[in-house]
Amino acid sequence: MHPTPNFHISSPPPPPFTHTHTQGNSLRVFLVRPEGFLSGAGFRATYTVEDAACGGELTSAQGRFASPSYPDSYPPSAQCVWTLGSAPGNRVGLSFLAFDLEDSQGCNKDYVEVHRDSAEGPLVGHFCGGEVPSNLTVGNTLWIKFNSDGDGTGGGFVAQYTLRA
Ligand SMILES: [Ca+2]
Repeated sequence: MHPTPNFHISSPPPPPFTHTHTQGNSLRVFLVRPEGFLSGAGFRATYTVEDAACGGELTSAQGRFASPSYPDSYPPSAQCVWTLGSAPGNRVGLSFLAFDLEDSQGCNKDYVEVHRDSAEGPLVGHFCGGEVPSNLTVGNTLWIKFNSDGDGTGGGFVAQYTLRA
């Protein structure tokens, strides 16, 4: 899906590059020496992993999460799931501070979907467009999915949550 850079015998070394995965964070490096080529001194490379922080289980008393790449536009074909967990009897409060997703009929392209408890739990909201959804205080677990389809993006969203007794 993403083009992988290919470096040929070079001196000076190839420039740094960033490889984006929509899932996982592994990168494989192959050293290929075609037959007939002399071997060289080898290479040394360093890498860092940037956590795109797309989705996760959020259990701290309060926090924020946002669409991938925020404050830049979110990428196409992204899918993130967050669960906001709380102890039984507690309540999850959720408020959107900014919201700008590609609008579509029935919000079937880019959307934020909120369920109680889990993916199979009751639907709390299904949002798209530019209107900031109203604050929610529901249950003790919220399941939230962000989805973007293959084209057209938007500014994204930031949400703030509290888990309270
Ligand atoms: Ca889209």
